[in-house]
Amino acid sequence: MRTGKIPSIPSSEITPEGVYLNRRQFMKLAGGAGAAALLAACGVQPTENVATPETLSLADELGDPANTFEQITHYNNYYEFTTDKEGVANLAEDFPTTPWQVEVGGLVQNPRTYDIDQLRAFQQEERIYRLRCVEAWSMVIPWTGFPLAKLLAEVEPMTSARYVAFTTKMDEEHMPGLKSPFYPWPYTEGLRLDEAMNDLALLVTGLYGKDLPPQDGAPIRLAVPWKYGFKSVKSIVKIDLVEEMPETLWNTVAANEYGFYANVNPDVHHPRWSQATERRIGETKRRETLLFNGYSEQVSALYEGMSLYSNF
Ligand SMILES: Nc1nc2c(c(=O)[nH]1)N[C@H]1C(S)=C(S)[C@@H](COP(=O)(O)O)O[C@H]1N2
Ligand SMILES: [Mo]
Repeated sequence: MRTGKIPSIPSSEITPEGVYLNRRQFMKLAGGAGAAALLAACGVQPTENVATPETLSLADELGDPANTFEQITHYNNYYEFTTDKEGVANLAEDFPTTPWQVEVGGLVQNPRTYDIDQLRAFQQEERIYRLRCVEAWSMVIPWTGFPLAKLLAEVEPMTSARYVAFTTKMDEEHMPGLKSPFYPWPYTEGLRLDEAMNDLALLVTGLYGKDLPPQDGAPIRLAVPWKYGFKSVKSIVKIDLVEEMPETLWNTVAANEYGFYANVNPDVHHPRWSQATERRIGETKRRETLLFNGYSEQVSALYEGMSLYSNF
């Protein structure tokens, strides 16, 4: 398996969306059929995600092309709006993301409330991450953001802090899904402090070099690529350093199905379906799911000596 360093691509190399679509449409007209035939001859299934010249610079470190902006922004899980993945974009369109503040506190030396602009002032990086949903679909997404570790370093966790708890926005006026009585709102999540300090844990402010669209968690969300997607919380308003493992929405709903760790693992199955394979959005043939979603080299040390079966 190829792991190694996550390549970071400067914004300037990310094709702006307008150009991207135009070139894509152009390619379809100019060389689409020829390219498809060529790929078929090489034994490659021509799907939406096949690397074409205009997407070539946007691939993950395993060589798989990024999903399109359209796919990433029109197939979403965001239960505060709706459980209909294709309906989130429309319902979230007018979600107000300014003003926005994130309160960082709990067991820290320097509790602080950040305005969203102060968070955008952290040095931003491009990171192309796989996102593997617990429902067994996945995407490759070019995020913009900064390591959560940099924010935590500023507030200085106390030695008693062992976990990080995330609380997200509850805007009843704009989030119709909050009316659902089946979920213990607000959407909450958590990480162990050493997981949160891992360089892969990213606070995300953008997508494809642009501001994050509301359906993907604007103005700020988390991306924890080695864990199932539900750990990557959207619309964060509060980050607390705590001593005990925090309660989380999905674990509260069904503890036997959604563990606190939720590390991607092809050998630990959901009680109602296998996690051995996944469907990459845009592809027809299923892929093998990788341990820690392909990020073992960066994160396996976090779980040394721990059973991944009982701590699922
Ligand atoms: N606040 C909030 N964050 C959330 C969710 C949600 O319903 N509410 N869904 C999670 C799930 S299940 C997944 S798979 C990812 C999906 O992120 P995406 O829609 O940007 O692909 O967001 C996660 N973050
Ligand atoms: Mo998910």
